[in-house]
Amino acid sequence: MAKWKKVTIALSVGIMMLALAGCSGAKQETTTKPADKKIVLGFSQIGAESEWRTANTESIKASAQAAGIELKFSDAQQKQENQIKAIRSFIQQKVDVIAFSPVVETGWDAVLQEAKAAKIPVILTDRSIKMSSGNAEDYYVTFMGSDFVEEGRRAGKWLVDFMKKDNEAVNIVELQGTVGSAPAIDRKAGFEEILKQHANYKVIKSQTGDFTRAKGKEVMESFLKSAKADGQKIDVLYAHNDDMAIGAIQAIEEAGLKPGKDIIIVSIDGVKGAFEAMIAGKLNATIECSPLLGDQLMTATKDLVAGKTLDKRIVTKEGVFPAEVASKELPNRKY
Ligand code: GZL
Repeated sequence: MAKWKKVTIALSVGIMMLALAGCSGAKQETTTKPADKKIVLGFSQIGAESEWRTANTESIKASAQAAGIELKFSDAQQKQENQIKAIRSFIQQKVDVIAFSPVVETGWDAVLQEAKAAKIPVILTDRSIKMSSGNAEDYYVTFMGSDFVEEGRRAGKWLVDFMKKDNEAVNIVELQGTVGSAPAIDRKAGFEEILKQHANYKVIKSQTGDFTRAKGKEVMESFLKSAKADGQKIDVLYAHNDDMAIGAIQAIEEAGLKPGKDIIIVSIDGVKGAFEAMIAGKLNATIECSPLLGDQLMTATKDLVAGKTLDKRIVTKEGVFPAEVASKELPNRKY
């Protein structure tokens, strides 16, 4: 066979092979990381503001150890500038993956553009972000965490079912989470969505308690004082997390009122302290928001380094726990 024919056939077979590889939906390029080298994950944690956050940190550290992943962990003490500094340091250290729980939704554009330029994939855990320009989804591989709007709806639905008051006024005070944070914005929105269907339910006071017990107590004290001055009755407290509710319970008791009876309380997280307060008859319901994201994060990190494609959104599955199930449920709680 003429030489030119042999070359043509060889070339066409080569082109066909390349085309087939392209059409086979082959995964992204697998990483060149040698099998014996540990994966390095840089994680910027918000702080240690609540029982939820402590449990979240424990979950991430324990799962990294179990997965054999080298974890570079930084605690930002609830300050965005500390998270940005930590992410920049992870970029300089050339970690394999960066993950973080953004303390607030906005202000991440520059540092996420730097991570993208450095070709280091970013995973969002717990809370999401908004970018001032461009599509936020172009700057992170996946966001794993709860649906906070749904948590707010669940709190509203539980309250309306529990109160069984269709006509008389129900005055609600609200302890919001950290200003500008996704859970605070979304839990408020979800709760209000339900209240819109019940005109007799009214949020008469709403202020941030920054997700902490101390601030929750302080703000509840001010709510009680101003309601007394205005001659208003507080029927319900809606707290965006259990820690603020537990702080508020102390303020309610110090004001000579019975939390869980004089003032009905619904909060979010489902930490052990909430179950203990429900068993004591001081809290009426908690909406679960699981902090146990460690295993999911390590699986996602390994899959990323192995070149697998991840779902853009991984939603945590959660429930609603009214006081009547607290005693039975407490032994099962993992956080
Ligand atoms: C929710 C998480 C919130 C918790 C608070 O996923 O971001 O932050 O509800 C925690 O307890 O401080």
